[in-house]
Formats: sequence, structure tokens, C-alpha cells
Amino acid sequence: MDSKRIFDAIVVGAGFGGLYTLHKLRSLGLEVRVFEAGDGVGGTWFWNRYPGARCDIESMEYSYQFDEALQQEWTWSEKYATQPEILRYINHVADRFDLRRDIQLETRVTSAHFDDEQKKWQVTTEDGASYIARHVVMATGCLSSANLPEIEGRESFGGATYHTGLWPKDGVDFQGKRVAVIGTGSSGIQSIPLIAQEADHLTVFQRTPNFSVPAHNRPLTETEVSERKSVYKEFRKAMRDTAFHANFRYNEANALDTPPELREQEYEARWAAGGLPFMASFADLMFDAQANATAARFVHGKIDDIVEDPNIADKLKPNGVVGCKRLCVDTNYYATFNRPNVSLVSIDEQPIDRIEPAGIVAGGELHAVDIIVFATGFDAMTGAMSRIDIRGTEGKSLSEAWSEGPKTYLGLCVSGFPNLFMITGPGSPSVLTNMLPSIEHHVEWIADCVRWMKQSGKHTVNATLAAQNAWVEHVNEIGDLSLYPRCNSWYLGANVPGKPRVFMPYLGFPAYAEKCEAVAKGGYEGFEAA
Ligand code: NA7
Repeated sequence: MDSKRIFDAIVVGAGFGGLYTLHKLRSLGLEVRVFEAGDGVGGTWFWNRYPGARCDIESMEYSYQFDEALQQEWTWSEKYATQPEILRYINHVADRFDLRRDIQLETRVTSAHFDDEQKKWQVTTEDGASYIARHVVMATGCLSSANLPEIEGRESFGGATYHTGLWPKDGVDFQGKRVAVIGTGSSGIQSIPLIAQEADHLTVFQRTPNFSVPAHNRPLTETEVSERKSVYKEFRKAMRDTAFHANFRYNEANALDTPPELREQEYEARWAAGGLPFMASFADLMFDAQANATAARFVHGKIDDIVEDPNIADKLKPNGVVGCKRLCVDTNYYATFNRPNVSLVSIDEQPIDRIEPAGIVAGGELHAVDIIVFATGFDAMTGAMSRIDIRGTEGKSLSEAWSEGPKTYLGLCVSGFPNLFMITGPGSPSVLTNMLPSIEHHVEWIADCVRWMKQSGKHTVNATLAAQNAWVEHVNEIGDLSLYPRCNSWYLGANVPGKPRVFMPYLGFPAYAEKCEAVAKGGYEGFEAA
């Protein structure tokens, strides 16, 4: 790359968010540089190469819609796209819009400091170079900061260890190996069936069982692709008016108002169709514990049907609320526990004591293994930003500002950090939705804001503390109406020891988009512009 040091905007991250931000800000005539830690574009889909990695939103929805020609020319092969196919798509987008010339790879941003006098940001990278920009956009991803548990003796292990979110490009050969997987979230649930097929023996260490529904993945037919493409624009628009920005076929009826036989029929139909639309079976599932219990009982019944050993079936049955931790979507997950080469260790009964050179000791028993896979998730939503030393006006640090949990205005900005924008930050619907339209919504809002600043001769926008406090209160109020705060999920930061327990996403498209639009139309209400 050239040695240019001054830009209009710096974007951190070259995943879906960063690429579209670059494209959009360029179209306003801005000079932009994107810094990306990886040696390729793709973000989440660059790093998560574990076996079975696949999106759980349907591929024809989990793709950009900002360019009609792009969505017409790209053809997805399966209902749910694999990681390699998504990565090919992202690379196609980078080439198609000539984005690479402004993306500096293998460059990790270590700090971003606001200069009160110059009203600009100074961004420093790991190699010590520093850059100046008026705007900074953190497109750092919601699930990009790997969570590696501090288990005693981890470093002493004699075999190989991998984290699903930092998977080697050349893959891992499990043939003839004794393998341990720690963690049974989406990454564990997707990878366990495939690792089990290859490994000599697989031991799954489960701390909390998770609810999972079958994907029923399959190739897309030419007819369904062309039918969708013929109405793509209208379809996308309709999805933007839904709560999750996705075609979940929302049922407006409440589970508790529905007679039990019809309720079972609805669950059966959704189970047979597969995927996350299971959560839209009834309108009250995430708001009424009794309603949710009907769904939980249904899934427990399915686990009993699939898993042959009743003791193992019981261990696999989650307590509590379906969807409180993100619902998983699997291919043969529960059935994998019928295999003779798979065993399940419930950490409740046999806590992990330590890791030794030969394997994992749990409940005093050594499980000798050659490979340990950590499917232990991420420091979600705030992790990537907190690993960067971000300082706003008067040197105020973001980590301090967020010491009690993230506080934002609209999940887009933080008071005291002028011209710093986040893509799908905490306080926005982000991870509760189809990420792609949510990313596009944020990028477009930010670009409109920057255009407005240019047109009105403003150098900075800064969210007021009052607007931010009101927003945080509203996000909490809405979150508390739901069942989401009732479990130890990564939505609450509960998976990372010491992280403040706050429900981070905002529950509520399309009202959220209306609020963002009203703020902009009202001359950026809740912001001080100078
Ligand atoms: P998740 O969903 O956070 O799952 C991580 C799993 O690892 C989960 O089962 C955790 O148990 C377990 N875990 C975490 N720390 C430990 C320790 N210290 N010991 C044992 N087990 C542990 O991450 P994923 O990568 O699977 O999925 C993230 C998102 O990506 C997913 O929701 C989709 O949106 C796509 P816990 O439940 O915390 O008890």
C-alpha cells in the first residue's frame, strides 16, 4: 500500500460491515483506508473455518441487497451457505467493487485517540505506524474476539489445540485421533457431527446443553432461485419490516391461546421445515415463560426420539428458555451421540479440573486425547473494541466508559467519542437479526450522517449524554420485557468471566429503523454537531 497517512475515514475490519462502509463512503468522495488484521477479507467468515461452519440464515437472505445487479448475478448453491461459499462471495464483492486497493491487510489497529484540538482521530497500528482521519468506523464484528477459557494447565497440553474462531487455513486432520471438543454452542454443534465422522474417538465436554433444531439443508433448485430473484427487491423490502429482518414466517398467534394439538402441529411443521423460523412459531415465545416451556417440551421430546441412550438424552436436554441462548441449527447433532466413538462429559457432574499433557482431567478422571478443540465462543459485541485503546474527548477511555457495560446511542455512537461510529454495536438489534440487512442499515445511516455533515459544514457529531442515557434505559426496558435476561448467554456477556451482565442487543426492528430515521430527519436529534 502507499505510505499515505491522512484520510477522511478509517474503517477497522474488512468483513461484511467494513467492505460496504468502504464502498459507501467512497461514493461520497471520501478517501478511506480499511485496516484488517487477517491476511484476507471476510471477517467472521475468514476466521471461522471449522468443519461444518455454515450460516444459519438462509443464503439468499444472508447476502447484500444494496446492489440489484450483484444480487441478481450471484447464485447460492445451498439453502444455508457453507463458510467457503460465503468467503468466495465476500471476495467476489471485494473484486467487483474494486475495494482491495483501499484495504490494508495484516494490520491490526491497536489504538484510536481523538485529538480535541484538531478534531480528528489518530489511529495507530501494531507495527507502530499512525494515521489521521476525521471519521473512524469500527466494523470490528460482534463475534470476532475469541474466548479461550483459563483452564489450569492449558498450556501444558502435549497435543494440538484449536479455537473454532481461529481455525487454520489448511484444516485439521482428525483421522485416527482422539479428540475433545469443549463447548456446545453453534460452533460446537456444527462441528461435532463432522469431527465424530473422522476421529477415532470424540469426547464432548458440555457445560450447558443447548436447544438445537435441524437445518434440513439442501441444494437450492434453479426454480426457487429464479423465483426469488424475480421478486428480490420486493422480498427484501418486506423482510426489512420484520422483527428479525428475515423470512421466519411469523405466526402472530400466542402459544398459550392455541389448543395443544394445533400447537404441536405448528412445532412439528417448523421442525420439519428446519432452522431459526422455529422461534417464530408463536408470538409469545420470548415473552412468556409458560409459552416458551411448550416449545422446550417439544424439543425435549425430539431429543428423546433421536438419542438412543436415555441417560445421554437427559444430559443433552437444556433447562430453561428456548432461544434465550441463541437457538442452534444443526445437521445430525443429537444423533451423533448414538455413535459408538462419541462420549459426552457433562461438566455439571464432572467439572474440568485441569488440562494435563495427556488430556483433560474432569471429575478426577483423565480423558486422554490428542487434540482439543475449543468451541468456547467469543467475547461478544464489545470484545473486539475493548481490545483497542480507544480514547475520546479529554482522553476518556472507552473501556472506562463501558466499565459497567456498553452504553451507546442507537448502537451507532458513544457520547464523548465524536465521529466514531460502530457497525451493529451494542444497543442495536444486530445479533438478534439477519446481520446483513442490519449491517447495510447501519452503513447507510452512517453515510447519510457523513453526507449531512459535509453539506452543513459540520466537522464533528457527538451523541449527547442525555440522548445516550435515554437510549440505554429504553434498550434495558425492552430487553427486560423479554425472557432474554434469564440465562447466562453471550448476549449478556455472561460467558466471559468478569464481564458486566447487561443485555447488549436492542430488541426491536422495525421500530429501531424508524427511530434511526426520525433522528436523522430531525437534524440528528440527540447529537451535538459543530
Ligand atoms: P457460544 O454460543 O458462546 O458457545 C460457546 C460454548 O462454549 C458454550 O457451550 C459454553 O458454555 C462453552 N464454554 C465457554 N466457556 C467454557 C468453559 N470455560 N468451560 C466449558 N465450556 C465453556 O459460541 P459459538 O462459537 O458456538 O457460537 C457463537 C455464535 O456464532 C452463535 O450464537 C451464532 O450466532 C454464531 P455455556 O453455555 O457458556 O455454559
